[in-house]
Amino acid sequence: MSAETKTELPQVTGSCCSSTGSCQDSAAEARQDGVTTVYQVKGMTCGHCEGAVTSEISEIAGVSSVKAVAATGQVTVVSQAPLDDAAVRAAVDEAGYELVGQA
Ligand SMILES: [Cu+2]
Repeated sequence: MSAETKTELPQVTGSCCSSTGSCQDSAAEARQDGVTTVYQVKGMTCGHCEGAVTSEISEIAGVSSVKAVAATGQVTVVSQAPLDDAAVRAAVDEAGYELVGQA
């Protein structure tokens, strides 16, 4: 038995004091606050499938980015807040595929 506690805190990778050493908040383009969740979807076989899943999931409120890859069956979703699995499942179902779960 191990009493060790593994800390896996998400590291903030953005540094305002990088190459130039100046702390200016002009690097707004790299700012993408949100939650990234990867889902496993069954049944996608081609780019058309990716498009169908992408467009359905994109319609969920709060979703800012969707990237579906048929080859792996993985769909990466960026949203402002954690999504309801049921909503994602419904969207995938609507597209004609099956949500296996979070990858
Ligand atoms: Cu297809």
